[in-house]
Amino acid sequence: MNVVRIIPCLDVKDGRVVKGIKFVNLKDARDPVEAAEAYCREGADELVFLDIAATVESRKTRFEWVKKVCEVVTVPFAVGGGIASLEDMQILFDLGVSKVSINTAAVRNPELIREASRKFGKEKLVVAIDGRKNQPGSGRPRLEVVVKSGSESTGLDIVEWAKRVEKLGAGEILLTSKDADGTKAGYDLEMTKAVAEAVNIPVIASGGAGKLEHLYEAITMGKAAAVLAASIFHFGEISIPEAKRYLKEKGIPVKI
Ligand code: 0VR
Repeated sequence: MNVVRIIPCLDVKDGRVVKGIKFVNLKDARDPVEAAEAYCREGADELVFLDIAATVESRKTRFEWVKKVCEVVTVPFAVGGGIASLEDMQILFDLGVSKVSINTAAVRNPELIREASRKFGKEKLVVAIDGRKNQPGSGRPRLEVVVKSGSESTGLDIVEWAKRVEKLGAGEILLTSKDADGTKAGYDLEMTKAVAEAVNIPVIASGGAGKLEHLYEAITMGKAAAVLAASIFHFGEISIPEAKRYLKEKGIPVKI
């Protein structure tokens, strides 16, 4: 098993780190630059920033705070939210971002995955897939891709979309369960395992982390290559060193 990465996720709106439940009821959490510095100091393996309100005006804000964060981060730093063109990606790479994450734009224009992978290299391209679970008999895929901050159904089966995304050249998949997001009830292990077993690129589990065991389950049962969390880290319930110590004691390779 490769070294498992612990990745704090900073969901940013109007220049502040926020945290909600199932993508809504967003509450203020902390300053992005202060948070980035703290997480790097604590040993985060990577950082993900998600600009969850990527409207035109915030696009300028985003570039300002992305630049500020790039000046302090000491680990690979991925930015997502509203990225919809090779030009957007180029601007972010020029600011010092390590990877870009595309979600809605990839569903709208799958060729963007191929073009970006060819232009920048697959190791710089994350495709984020937000998913929800539908009840049997709903006429929708059990595991369905949702876009636009989870507000829009696509009718796409998550596993089929993940396989297509891999073929198109994605370097890794950031798989977030909208139903689990912010609940601290655990990752969606069925969703994570289904995707991880269908592709050969790393899958980052995201959404639902609430206790140390959840991290372990996502890796062992969910077959995730990395675990992303927001709530448990932002509000200090679990620290990154604590998470790493726990996983190491359970036999999971982590970078201490
Ligand atoms: P926790 O469950 O708190 O660890 O959250 C992990 C993950 O779900 C969030 O960092 C983030 O990916 C949720 N995503 C989105 C969003 C949050 C608000 C609005 C939109 C989105 O589109 O992904």
